[in-house]
Amino acid sequence: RMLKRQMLCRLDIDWLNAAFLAIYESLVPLEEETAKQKQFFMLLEKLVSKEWPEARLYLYGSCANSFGVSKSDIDVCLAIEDAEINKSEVLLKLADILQSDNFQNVQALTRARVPIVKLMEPVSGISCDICLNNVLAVVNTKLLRDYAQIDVRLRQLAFIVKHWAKSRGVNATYQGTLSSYAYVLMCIHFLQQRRPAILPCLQEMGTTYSIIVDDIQCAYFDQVEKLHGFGSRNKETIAQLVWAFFNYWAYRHDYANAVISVRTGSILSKREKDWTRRIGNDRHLICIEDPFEISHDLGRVVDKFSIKVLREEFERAADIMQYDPNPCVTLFEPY
Ligand code: 3AT
Ligand code: MG
Repeated sequence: RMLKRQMLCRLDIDWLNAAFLAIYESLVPLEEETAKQKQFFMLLEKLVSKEWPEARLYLYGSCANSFGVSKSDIDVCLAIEDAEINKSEVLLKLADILQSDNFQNVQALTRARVPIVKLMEPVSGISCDICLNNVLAVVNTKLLRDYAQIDVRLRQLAFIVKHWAKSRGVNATYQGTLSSYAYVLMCIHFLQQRRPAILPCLQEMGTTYSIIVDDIQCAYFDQVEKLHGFGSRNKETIAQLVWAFFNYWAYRHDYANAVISVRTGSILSKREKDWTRRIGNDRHLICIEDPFEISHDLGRVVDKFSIKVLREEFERAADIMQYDPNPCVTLFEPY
């Protein structure tokens, strides 16, 4: 109890909160940058519609979900409804078109797990990945963006957490750590669980938006402008939330049994998800349910080595928030 009192004292200190807000502000992209991305996207749209008049182009990922820090890559999805298309052929064709339009470093990665075309725009230096028919990602992008509009503390917390994860080298799925998408879901779930709650559970509310993608029904309440002020009974500051977030993942989460679920706004058990055994490469050492593809555990990339790294990083962060005289610096020290 004494520790808790100590912690509350230090987190009451305005300077710590101000310092976290300053970091957040420094990560938010400038309007100029966003405008350039839009321009770039419109150019792509023009090129694509010449070749595929029926196709649609969507922005997704951090340039569209409001969790993008300055200088992020942009993720684009080309949606072609025709069921007959050959994915590789389309991507190769697309790479061809872009190449002849003077884009640099155009590469078609047709054999990747998610096949994409990668490119760089020479003037602005914008890098971009274009995938094909990944409409579910476009829909989960909208869900994240809608959550971000309800309470600004989500965006602040997620920026800090993503910045921490990148600085500490725990934001790389190919190394067995978590994707940015997973971290944002962890933040949403965490704010759903605060008392009083800072975020509602949109998928448990009356449906105002519904779409079927790849046989999955995606439905939730998306009139988020009606939810402004939802979390205002909770007065926690960003410094307190950062402390509590890391404390939760360091010392309170039940790694053996619990699954966090944004879809239900609650904790589910591994048993009810049947995520108790290792199947193939899926080990379920940290369980984060995808809000739409509910059989999909975003923690499945984590293995018995990287879970240790991840948990040690959560503990390090929690301890820094508790004891370090200058957490805003130490937290983000390169590993
Ligand atoms: P960065 O700022 O680029 O780190 P991001 O939000 O763009 O963050 P990613 O580039 O990792 O994140 O992923 C781009 C989008 O793809 C985010 C999400 O809409 C979708 N996505 C990523 N991983 C998954 C996944 N495992 N399941 C479903 N959708 C995913
Ligand atoms: Mg991205």
